[in-house]
Amino acid sequence: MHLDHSHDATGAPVPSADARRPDGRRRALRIGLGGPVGSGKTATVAALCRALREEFSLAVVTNDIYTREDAEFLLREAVLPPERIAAVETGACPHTAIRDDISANLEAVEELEEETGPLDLVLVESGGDNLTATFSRGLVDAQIFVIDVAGGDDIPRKGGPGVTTSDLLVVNKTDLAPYVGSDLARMAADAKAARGELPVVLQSLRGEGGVGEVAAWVRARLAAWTA
Ligand SMILES: Nc1nc2c(ncn2[C@@H]2O[C@H](COP(=O)(O)OP(=O)(O)O)[C@@H](O)[C@H]2O)c(=O)[nH]1
Ligand SMILES: [Mg+2]
Repeated sequence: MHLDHSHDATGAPVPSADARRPDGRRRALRIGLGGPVGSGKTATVAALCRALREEFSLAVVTNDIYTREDAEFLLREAVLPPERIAAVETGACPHTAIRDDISANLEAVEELEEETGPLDLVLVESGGDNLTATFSRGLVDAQIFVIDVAGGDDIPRKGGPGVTTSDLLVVNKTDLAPYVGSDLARMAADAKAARGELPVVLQSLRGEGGVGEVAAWVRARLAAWTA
């Protein structure tokens, strides 16, 4: 297991030591979004950009295996100005680019900071992967793991580092639960059992609350980062 985030007593991630840029300014908080293909990572990134872009200076890095599909979606949706969206093509296994050889992602983050900065927040979306993919702490300061109710309501019970130790677990697409026969109460209970004090949000981007709870969590991380 490569996840080595540490948490304080409230379950909040403790920022890594290299929080300053070489020029002494505080660099942007970096939050990774991982999880299986189709769970709603890009949709969550888009919704977060819409929710937070008036308050903070934001940028996004997407990771796709062979294309720039996710970045193009965010560009089409105009969630941020184009110069604030960068795409990394990972080639082989998407988890390698966020965990083992993070150089292309680090370069993308640093380039965004140099060209559009100062930035408060950079969101890094991983290419869709299985339940074992996690981000290196050298790349992100906190990570959100996104699963969805249509992927099976036994996923929180199956565990894996994303489910058990990510800083925030999002169970997305709760609007689909009745159609796929997923038991939301059971998913919430299993997630709690697997994660102890670490937070879990059940959300539907099609529903009323939308990305609100996740945006509030990001705001709290940003407040801690700049404190
Ligand atoms: N019904 C429903 N569909 C969603 C929700 N969130 C995302 N989707 C859809 O699920 C599909 C996959 O989402 P995407 O963000 O591309 O997944 P990713 O592969 O994890 O980035 C898209 O068609 C989204 O519109 C949700 O909360 N409810
Ligand atoms: Mg995506």
